Amino acid sequence: MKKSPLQIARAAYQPKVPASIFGGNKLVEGKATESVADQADIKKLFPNTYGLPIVTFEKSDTAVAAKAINVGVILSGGQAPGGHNVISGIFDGIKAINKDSKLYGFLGGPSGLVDHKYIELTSDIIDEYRNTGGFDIIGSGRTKLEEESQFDKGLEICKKLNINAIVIIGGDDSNTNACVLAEYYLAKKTGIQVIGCPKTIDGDLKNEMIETSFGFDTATKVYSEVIGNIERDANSAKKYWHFIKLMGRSASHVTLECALKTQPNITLIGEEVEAKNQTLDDVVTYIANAVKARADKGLNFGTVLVPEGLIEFIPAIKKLIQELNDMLAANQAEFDKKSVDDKIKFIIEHLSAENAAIFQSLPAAVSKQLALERDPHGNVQVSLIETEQLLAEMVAKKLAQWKKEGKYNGKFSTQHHFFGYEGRCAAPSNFDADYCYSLGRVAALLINSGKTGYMSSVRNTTKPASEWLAGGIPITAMMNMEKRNGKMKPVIQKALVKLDGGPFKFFASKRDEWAIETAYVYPGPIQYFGPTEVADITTETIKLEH
Ligand code: FBP
Repeated sequence: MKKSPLQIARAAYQPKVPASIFGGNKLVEGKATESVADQADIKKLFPNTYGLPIVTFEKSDTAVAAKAINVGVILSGGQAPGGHNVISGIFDGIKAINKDSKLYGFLGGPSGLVDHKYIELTSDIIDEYRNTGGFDIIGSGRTKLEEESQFDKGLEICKKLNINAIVIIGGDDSNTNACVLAEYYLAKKTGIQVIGCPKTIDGDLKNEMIETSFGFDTATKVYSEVIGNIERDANSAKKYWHFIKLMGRSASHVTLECALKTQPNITLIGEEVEAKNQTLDDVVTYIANAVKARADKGLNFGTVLVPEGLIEFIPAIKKLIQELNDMLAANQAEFDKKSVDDKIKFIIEHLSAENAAIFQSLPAAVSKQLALERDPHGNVQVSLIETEQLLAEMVAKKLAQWKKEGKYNGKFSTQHHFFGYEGRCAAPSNFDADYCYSLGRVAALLINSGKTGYMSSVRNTTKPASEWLAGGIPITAMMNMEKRNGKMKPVIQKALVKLDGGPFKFFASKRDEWAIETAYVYPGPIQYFGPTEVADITTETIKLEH
């Protein structure tokens, strides 16, 4: 396959890692943990993996020779830059433990384990993928691992290949499944360990011990580069308002990070919309007011950032989605057989009068999406809802009304953009290349230490990589009970934007100025080579959180 000059140069990049994971190291156990909420329920559901201690690897002089280990790795869910480096980190890690260790990759996501589709990942294959973006080394998928029959099928192939441990690289739902699998294999005394790894560009898999999910750094750098370019175009032509929707599922971390990097005129944060109990009309009025204020200064252009999950945070729509989810879960079989039109009719007939009215008041494209599309984990597929277009149209309508009333006299022409897929497979930034490779090496150490039900963790990430702290966090410690498909389930608690956290507070202190002035910042493309203060910087979010 032909390679670009950057790919060739990048293949030789040596990721930076915590000093404690090379050579000899010892595992230090901390205190027993509790789950973040619903302790009694989680403990009952995870009798073998509940309450485990946080563990840390410290440098030690004695390197212990160990037995060969065979590991199976799975990429789960949406792509995120750095996945290939996690895999190369696991590979180098288990080979460093014993050169006869083997790494198998299950193909196409969790279904590869169940359907016994796999390849052995040899050094020739791994070397082709070091420091590259994408998940194409083994592919990914969204199959949910939750049935015992799936776990038993997985066990068969693990026994056949003599696999000692499985590493699941995924987001909150996939790591929840990793923990369920770890518990099952432990209860059945199979001897197979399961380790999770925090992946998602959405940035919503984080907590006190997991500072960030990998991919967030690179993806937000890619989006911010393009947002900066659009801002410069807007400021040059001075004729368009650009409405830019950004991926991130429910959480607005991606949008907030891009706002901190590029200082657009308007940024909507879903979590704030919910906290302020705003309606769609409140959001539209907020944008229209800023458009008017700029028009009054002769500035008929601007940029608006919209998180893709915004719709889900509008309290009235959130309530509607909750009722819809429960109602659909209870009537799934009957519902699935209906035509699209009959499905919509069925929904209207079965919802409470209040929610049926809200459902019918939504633009057809939005109500259809809410009604029809769910991913295998039961999430609304917010990336398919064209919120940026919807908002631009609603603002235009409001401004037209204000014009009639003599309150506004500007021009309002819009362009729409959606950035998500553009950033998920970018070549990982230095931060993600280093972080991911380290997560992979740490996963190998956790396996070698006999751990299961843990997530690989690398902390202290605002410091140089050599000072990063390596260890493992029990996955049960991150869990609480939530309603999924109509039933209460144990799940990893999603990290939403904290309105009292450093990143949001900083943004809130600046946004009024950014709304009216043209205070754009143009971050430019990711730098893979060059001075460390340019090439190794990580996110504003991490900086402001720590
Ligand atoms: P993960 O949570 O699996 O990492 O997904 C990230 C994401 O990119 C979301 O931001 C987005 O809503 C979703 O995937 C899109 O899913 P798909 O790739 O199936 O279209």
